[in-house]
Amino acid sequence: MNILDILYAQDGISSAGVCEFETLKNYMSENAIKKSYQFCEKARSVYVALFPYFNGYKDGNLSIYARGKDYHEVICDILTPISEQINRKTGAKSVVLIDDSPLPETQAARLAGVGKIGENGLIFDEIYGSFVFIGTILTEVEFKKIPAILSNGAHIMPPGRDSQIIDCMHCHLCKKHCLGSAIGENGKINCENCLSDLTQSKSELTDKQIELILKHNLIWGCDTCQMVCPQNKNVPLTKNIRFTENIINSLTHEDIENLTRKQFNQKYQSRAFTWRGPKPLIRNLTLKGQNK
Ligand code: B12
Repeated sequence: MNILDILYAQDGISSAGVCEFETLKNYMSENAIKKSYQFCEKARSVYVALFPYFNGYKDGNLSIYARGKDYHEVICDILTPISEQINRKTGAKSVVLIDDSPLPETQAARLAGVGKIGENGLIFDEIYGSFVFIGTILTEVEFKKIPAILSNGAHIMPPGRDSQIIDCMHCHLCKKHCLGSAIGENGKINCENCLSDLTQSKSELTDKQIELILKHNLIWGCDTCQMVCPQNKNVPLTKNIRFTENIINSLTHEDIENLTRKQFNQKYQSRAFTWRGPKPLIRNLTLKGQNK
């Protein structure tokens, strides 16, 4: 069974590859390694797939990644049957892990050869730029180094373990335009100044952080370091209708203010902005005076 061919054939996946868990461990804390072994006792390989989500530059106050259906659900629906197929056919245990995962997913994607990491710390797909989510299958299947299959059809051998981490045009536009100057060396993000983190955070904000939030128009997430990147110019829209249909570009006070947490969850189920509840969204709307 060639798992990469199966992954690549799925609607919604642009690129697929596999990296060795042993190598990925070099980028993980002891705790993250321990958690991974709890998911998959004899973890050996990590299958990595990229999922394009760009749905256009439309006005709105939600980050592009959160406008369509919740990516956790979308990716899980695609990867779970494949993970089950691996379990059935090989007898080796496999688990689907997305985002809320002990695996450092951008490093896994880089080591699997499916994309390159830019200075903003994000993985870039050959065609869809950085507007791709990463989904993984952690498995006990023995690791064999094989070429990744990229969105442009190329079969590329993954980089060696000592290859450079950041591999982009180094124009520094992402760093220059980041309002919080949150992008450091090797794509490391300083969350205290990152607008993506601040808008999604429930914790109390300092005056400086409030000032930062007022500098951009989003109430959930941040797209600046992706928008200004020349590698993201003219990226095509995703073909995945779950990221293009029924999209919500903006939320207003009226949409959410009188909802209990339960009502909010029901009204906006399967959305990536729902998990923290309405409070951070209401706080951000209020701060920005986007009251009505
Ligand atoms: C926490 C988190 C955030 C935090 C912190 C981001 C960060 N980069 O640290 C916040 C809320 C800010 C955030 C924001 C965003 N996120 Co986020 N996030 C994550 C999450 C859950 C964990 C990332 C993480 O572990 N960070 C903390 C530490 C461990 O990472 P680090 O400091 O960069 O450390 C690495 C480097 O230092 C590197 N390294 C570099 N040099 C060296 C040298 C040595 C010797 C070693 C050992 C390691 C090393 O290795 C470390 C491990 O990767 C991942 C999913 C996952 N499980 O990976 C998604 C993920 C990275 N996010 C994602 C997205 C889409 C976003 C946003 C675009 C959302 C938005 N529009 O607002 C922004 C982008 C901001 C940005 N430029 O990163 C996607 C990225 C997809 C892609 N194309 O790359 C991911 C992969 C989720 C997914 N499944 O698709 N995110």
